[in-house]
Amino acid sequence: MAQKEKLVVKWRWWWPLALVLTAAWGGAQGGNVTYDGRSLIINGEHKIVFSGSIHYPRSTPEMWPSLISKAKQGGIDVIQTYVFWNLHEPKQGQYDCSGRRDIVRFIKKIQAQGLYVTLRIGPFIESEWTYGGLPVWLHDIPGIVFRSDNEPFKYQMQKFTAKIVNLMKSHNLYASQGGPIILSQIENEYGTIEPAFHEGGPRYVHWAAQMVVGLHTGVPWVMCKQDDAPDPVINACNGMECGRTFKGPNSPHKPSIWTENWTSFYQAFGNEPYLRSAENIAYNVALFVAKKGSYVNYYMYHGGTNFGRTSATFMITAYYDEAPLDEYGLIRQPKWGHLRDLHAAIKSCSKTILSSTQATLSLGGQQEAYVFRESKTECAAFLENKDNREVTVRFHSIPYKLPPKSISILPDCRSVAFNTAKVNAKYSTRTMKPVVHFKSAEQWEVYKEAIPSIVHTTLRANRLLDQISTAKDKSDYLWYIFRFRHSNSQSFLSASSHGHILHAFVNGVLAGSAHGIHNNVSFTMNRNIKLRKGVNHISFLSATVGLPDSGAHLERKVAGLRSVRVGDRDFNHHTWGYQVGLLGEKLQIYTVTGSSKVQWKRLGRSTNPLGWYKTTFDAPPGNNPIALDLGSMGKGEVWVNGESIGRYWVSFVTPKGNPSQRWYHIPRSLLKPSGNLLVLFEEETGDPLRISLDTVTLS
Ligand SMILES: *[C@@H]1O[C@H](CO)[C@@H](O)[C@H](O)[C@H]1NC(C)=O
Ligand SMILES: CC(=O)N[C@H]1CO[C@H](CO)[C@@H](O)[C@@H]1O
Repeated sequence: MAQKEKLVVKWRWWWPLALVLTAAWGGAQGGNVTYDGRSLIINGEHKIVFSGSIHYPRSTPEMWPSLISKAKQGGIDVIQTYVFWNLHEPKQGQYDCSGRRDIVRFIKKIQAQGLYVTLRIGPFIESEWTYGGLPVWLHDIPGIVFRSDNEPFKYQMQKFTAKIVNLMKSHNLYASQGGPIILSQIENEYGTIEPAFHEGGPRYVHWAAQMVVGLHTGVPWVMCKQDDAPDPVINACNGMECGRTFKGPNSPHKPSIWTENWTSFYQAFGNEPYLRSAENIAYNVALFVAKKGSYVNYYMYHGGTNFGRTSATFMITAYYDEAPLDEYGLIRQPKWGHLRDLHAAIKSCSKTILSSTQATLSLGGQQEAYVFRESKTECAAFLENKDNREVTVRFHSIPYKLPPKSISILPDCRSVAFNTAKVNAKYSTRTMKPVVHFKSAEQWEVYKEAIPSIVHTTLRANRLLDQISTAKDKSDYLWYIFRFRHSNSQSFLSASSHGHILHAFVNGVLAGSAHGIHNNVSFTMNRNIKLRKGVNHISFLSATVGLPDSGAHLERKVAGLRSVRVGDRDFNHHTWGYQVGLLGEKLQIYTVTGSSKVQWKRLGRSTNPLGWYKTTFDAPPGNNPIALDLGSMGKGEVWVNGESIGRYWVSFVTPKGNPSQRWYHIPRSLLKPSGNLLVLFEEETGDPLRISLDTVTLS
């Protein structure tokens, strides 16, 4: 039982002290968690809490303690994480909590540093995670309709939710047991799809609320973006501007909770990064607290890496790299420091804020004061300037200069402790420095993935199969193959796809490639092609780039070929042969043992599509994070010592002409001092000689 004594300090005019004391503040754990209309009540005390999302599988266990410690130094009280169902139950009934999946270890690391945890079980989580976190095997359960008042779905959802709750209980991780978990979430932004289920939607919401309350965790539950969350479940806001947009709790007995304050935004391949300034985030958080918000979560505080094939459709491998802690876990300034200063300013007067009544008074056309006054001496104020120009306002007869679009925090209603537009934190620059090169052709070996012919396929159908239900996420790749007789040498190929990428090979030669985009994954490829007189073989390699993660009826989403024509002949109901995955994947040639199962060749001058490339390297000395610069490559996947570090797609450039992502994180913990195996599968063409291994440093 980690019950520590409460720290009660009257620090009205001593807000800089808060910087020193916040660390101690975060130390209280365990005890009862309840809530009222003002805030969560932890151990009998009302609290304003700052929370940061860090997802355990998007980093490594070796990185966790340092991420948590940097969050704590940044004034974060709570680490919020989703629970990733499809990682924990990859096969029905077979659970996995090893390595990056070790959620209990992650929560215990948070507890060890005296922070709290919010556990968002979902179990649908979206989160730019493949299939929104749902296991693909759910798809094959007869009659299933995801996230609805449907018995097969509810049975599986309840089973998994109970499994996680019981796992937490068995390690005493709920605050009611002395552990760090103060809040849990069920479902996720269901309000956005609920209308698709008509009257069945509210029935499902009520069932979910009742089901989790019946699990008796001893801590409250929230539903985010769910205006009608049934009592006692708290409805919470997600978004960028909850200070403006949130309609508020659906009962006067519930606190105002912001479960996702987006610190940036996810990035898809082909899109530019989304930059959100430290000033803008601070402004919105200050406004939310000024309007009596008492729980703010930064989504993400650390985004990390979508390792392997875990990202959702078209998502890049780096996740929220623009967060206060970047993909590598390095402090991103001035964002991290500016938010730390904001947290300290608010905490220096949180007692006053929580114990007083709030009044709003106008200080001008576009200026407001939010004043929390308990007595003559206890007073805190937030002065907001919505205008685009600087103005001077008078508050309690004293003039205050307010920068454009900013909020000043006056913990004692007198002196300005913080202004959201004045950044005192230092700026920093991240530098990628190449330290290992692979410039010599002798360093590389290549293996060309074979284009399968229909005679070698065992799966046949007289129609075009859906890729998601055929490949079952065993691979990104599905070959669609057919043959036909033709009498002249030219023709026209038209292939439509539900998504996401298509490479067409005519008699073993690449005839064309095409792909969709994040906002519209379907596309059509039209090409003039050369044919032979007699039998022709056409093989399509269709690739998904992560499964979809959003929208109603995920179970109905499809991918892969939709229709094929050659000249004026329609081949949709021809005899098609199928091969799920690549031979190199099946033999696991990216592992040390698997790589000996095929004949690798020396790297020639020209590169062909569908090449596997292999080399070894020594770990760069030091402890700086490292990343692979794949700027010279096209699209594919990378493995280091047999572990996939993710998909890359450098050839799909942004509107400004840059790859959405050029550097790919290799966690240090994957490496041995020497002889590390690096394998790439390249779908297109690329120049492996210009790949480098870079260290990542701040200056
Ligand atoms: C998506 O692309 C397809 C094929 O290019 C096109 O037919 C369709 O209208 C597009 N859909 C939307 C919503 O833009
Ligand atoms: C409430 C809040 O601050 N929301 C912010 C979330 O992040 C977006 C940018 O991603 C901002 O525009 C919002 O203001």
